[in-house]
Amino acid sequence: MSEAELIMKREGQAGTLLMNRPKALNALSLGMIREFQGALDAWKHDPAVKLVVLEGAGGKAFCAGGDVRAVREAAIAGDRAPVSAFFTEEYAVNQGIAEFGKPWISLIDGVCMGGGIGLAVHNGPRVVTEKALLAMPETAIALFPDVGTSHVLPRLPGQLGTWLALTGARLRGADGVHTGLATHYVPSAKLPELREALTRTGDASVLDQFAESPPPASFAAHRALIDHAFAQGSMLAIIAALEADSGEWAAEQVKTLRRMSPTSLSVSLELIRRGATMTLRQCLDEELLLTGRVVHEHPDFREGVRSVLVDKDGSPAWQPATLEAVDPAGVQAFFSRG
Ligand code: QUE
Repeated sequence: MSEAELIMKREGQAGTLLMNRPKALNALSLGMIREFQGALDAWKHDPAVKLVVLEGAGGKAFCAGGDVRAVREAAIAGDRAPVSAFFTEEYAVNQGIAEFGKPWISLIDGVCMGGGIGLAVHNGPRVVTEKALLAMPETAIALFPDVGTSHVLPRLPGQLGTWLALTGARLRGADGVHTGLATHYVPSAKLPELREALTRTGDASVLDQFAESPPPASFAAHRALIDHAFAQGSMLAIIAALEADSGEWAAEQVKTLRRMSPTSLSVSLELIRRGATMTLRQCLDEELLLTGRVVHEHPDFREGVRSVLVDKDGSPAWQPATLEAVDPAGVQAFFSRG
C-alpha cells in the first residue's frame, strides 16, 4: 500500500496536514493539490476545526515547490491539459487558503520555495526555525514568481520583494521574518511542544509563548542598495545601478542575475510591477495566463528545468542569451489578452 502524499488528520481542535513526498522535498504533485482542495472544502465550515497546522515530512523540507519536472515532460510532449490543470488547481488552492477564514499555521523547518511559499504566505501564522530556507527561485528555471506571490512580493518592505523575485535569494528563517514572508521565529527544538499546544487548545495565540526575537537580518547592510537598485524601471537599469556600487555584494547580485533566464527576468519584473496594484485574484489570473505561454511557447522553461533539476549541469542555454537581446515588445506580449 502506498502512503498518501498529503496526510490529513483531525487532532484535538485542529486539522493537520503533512506533505509527504520527502524524496522530492515534498514538491507539490497534482494529487497533493487535489488533496489540499479536499481539506479546504472539508474544514472551512467545520466548527470542530479551529485551525489548521501544515508541515512537511522527512525533516529536510516544508515544500520545495511544484512538480516542475512533470510539467516539463508534459510541455515536451505538447500536452497542454495536465499543465493547465496543475496551475489552475494549484492557484485555486492558494486563493482558497487566503479565504479559509481560520488560522492556517505553517511550521517551516526546512526548504520552502516557490509553491511552498504559496501554501504559507496567503494566511498565517507562518512559523520559521533556524533550519528554514525560503526562496522564490523561479527565474533560474525560466518560470516567474507565481502562486500569488506577484501580489505578495510588491507589498514587502521597500524593494525586498523585487530583489527576492529576480535573484532567487535564499533566506534563512530569521531573514524570513525580517522580510515579512514569515511571522514568527521559533527554535526547531520547540516545534513539537508548539504543535501539541496548537492542536490541544485550537488557539493560535499560544504562539506568543514560543516565539523568540530573531537574529538580525543578514541583508541589513544592503537594504539601501536593494531599495535603490531594484526600484529601477528595467532589468538593464537594475544591473547598471548594481554595477555603480563598488561593493562585493552588488557584484554577486549582478553575477546571479546574469545566470538567470533573461526573458524570465524581464517578464518577472513586469509581473511584480503590475502586481503592486492588483488584487490576489487578479494576480493569480495573470500568472495563469503567463504559465501557458512560458511553459508551452518559450524554450527557456524546458531548458531551465533540464539544467537545474534533470541534468544538473548549471549551464542553461537561454534564448535569447542576454538581457541586452530581450525585445521589450515581446515581454509585453506575454501579458496581452488580445
Ligand atoms: C526553481 C523552482 C523549483 C526548483 C528549483 C528552482 C521548484 C521545485 C524544485 C524541486 C526541488 C527538489 C525536488 C523537486 C523539485 O526545485 O519549483 O522535485 O526534489 O519544485 O531553481 O521553481
